[in-house]
Amino acid sequence: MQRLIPTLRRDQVDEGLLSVINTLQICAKEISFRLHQGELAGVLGSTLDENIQGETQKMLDVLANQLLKDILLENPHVRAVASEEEDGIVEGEKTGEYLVAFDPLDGSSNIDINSLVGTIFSILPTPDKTTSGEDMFLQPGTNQVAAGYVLYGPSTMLVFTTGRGVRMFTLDQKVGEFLLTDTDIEIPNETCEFAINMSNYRHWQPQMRHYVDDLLAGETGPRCKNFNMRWIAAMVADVHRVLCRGGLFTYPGDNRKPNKPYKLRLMYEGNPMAMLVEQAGGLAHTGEQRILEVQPEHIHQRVGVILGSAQEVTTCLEYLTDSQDSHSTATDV
Ligand code: FBP
Repeated sequence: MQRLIPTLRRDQVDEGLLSVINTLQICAKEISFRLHQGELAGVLGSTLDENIQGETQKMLDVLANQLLKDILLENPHVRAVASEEEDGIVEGEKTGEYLVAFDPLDGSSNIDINSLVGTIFSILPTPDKTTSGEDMFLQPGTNQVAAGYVLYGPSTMLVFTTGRGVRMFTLDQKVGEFLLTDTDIEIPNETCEFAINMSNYRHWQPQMRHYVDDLLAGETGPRCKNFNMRWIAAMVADVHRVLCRGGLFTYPGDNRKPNKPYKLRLMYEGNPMAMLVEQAGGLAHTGEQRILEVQPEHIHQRVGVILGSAQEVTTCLEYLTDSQDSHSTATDV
């Protein structure tokens, strides 16, 4: 079975990037071990603190963030990191060629119920010396040199791309090595599966409600086929399913908080997942534009996310751009 680093060497990934990905796998093994210890390691439950997103931090959020931050910043190739759990960027070696943005523990509402969580990462090149501070990170997702996630589930998997297709590695707990278990991942063009938090239905724009109503109408409706729904409440797990068997995953904008219509973050959720999905032949859109072409304004910026099987994303966008949408439901606000 091929191990991670020799596989990357064959890709002629440069030594600096290889070293950064190696550092991420070391962190992943440690986080995986702590997660699997769960209550035995006393790492479940919440802290009394809130992160910059206004979310109560889980103990494992803080632990995973500290671990990633400390170990990444020891790596001379890392210029700075940006994390969901850090207000601002944290700078490292001035000569570091790479920037790493990460969500240390995605799906943290699943931690205390022993369900699926993950770590998501995006690696960007350090821009020229004239750019400093947070501005270094404000690059479109097309600039990513690598992106991926670690899924902590029944097995721990590392899934990533360096722009040469998507690969999946599984952690062999016996030898403590990530071994290649799937390569050249391709997302089927068509699908009968969608993932959305339906409980937000009344808050969506009419066009999104129309799209979902027609999915639910199945073969009795204009889509003439039945669709199944899934929602794991951890983007890393819902996107992993899309990479494995296709589907559409979306967290659209809604009117719950007019000044904050979106939930998911561009830099360490939207961009890395968009690079993976596109590398596997799918599409990833905000509803207005390709996610990877969004020019970031700040590191915790939020965006709408519609990604997955190309044909289904295209169909969803056709509904969203149908300004004549006369589809109305009783709950129209
Ligand atoms: P964090 O857990 O990193 O804050 O991520 C946000 C997230 O948990 C996504 O992983 C997931 O897709 C979504 O929020 C679930 O949202 P909801 O609670 O509305 O189902």
